[in-house]
Amino acid sequence: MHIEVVTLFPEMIHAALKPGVLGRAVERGLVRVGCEDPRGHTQDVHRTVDDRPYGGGPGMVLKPEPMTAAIDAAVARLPAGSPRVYLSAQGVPFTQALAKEFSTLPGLLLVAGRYEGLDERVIESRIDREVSIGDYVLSGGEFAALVVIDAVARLIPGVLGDDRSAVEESFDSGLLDWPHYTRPVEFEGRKVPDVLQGGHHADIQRWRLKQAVARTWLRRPDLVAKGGLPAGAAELLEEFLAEREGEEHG
Ligand code: 4F9
Repeated sequence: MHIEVVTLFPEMIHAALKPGVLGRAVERGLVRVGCEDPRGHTQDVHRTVDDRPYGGGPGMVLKPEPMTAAIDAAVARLPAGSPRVYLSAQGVPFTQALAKEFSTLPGLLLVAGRYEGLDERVIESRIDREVSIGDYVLSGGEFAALVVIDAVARLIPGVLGDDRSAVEESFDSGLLDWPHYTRPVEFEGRKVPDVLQGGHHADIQRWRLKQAVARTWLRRPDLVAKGGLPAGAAELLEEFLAEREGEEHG
């Protein structure tokens, strides 16, 4: 997969792609990431990329000319039809489903803004989807672009070890993950749950699903409402809630 990032800080992108799983994926040629800096597409001596907003107010807006020139240069390197994505807090939520969709594509353009963001006309003429990684404001779109790159790259066949790629992932079920433990069996007075120490696979799976459902219900009721619960999960939630009720009155 070929990803291009339009950014005023290419070094942020390149630095983040060196270590770990992502760095290895780039080294092995499974993912190719290029950057295009709008500052290289300025014409004035000061290499100006921003200007004051029409209508007044604080903050600066990215000038359309260098941004569109940078976008066009990056798009020219990508396979035809690669989606052009702008990272902004005004975008639609980035989800595991969207990561999966992107991971099947040969190419992807990510545009990272700074300041108050892009001139709306650039969004209209050059952007296919405006995407947000969460309800907070960043100082620029670079970290958001990196979040997208990470979530997408690890879904590309070969990027993760075969053992991990086959594993059912947390959000595939629409639930949060269950708790994990490793040795020692007791740490700072806290024991690994007994069920995980016995080798009874069915009991372990049942315990894990119950934990996942309980956590999701407690921490992310929006996920329970949206997806409904997977097969067998509703009963486990009832069981969990009944035990909880028992603890309160016991
Ligand atoms: C981008 C916030 C994506 C959330 C870009 C300031 C952003 C963002 N998701 N905030 N520039």
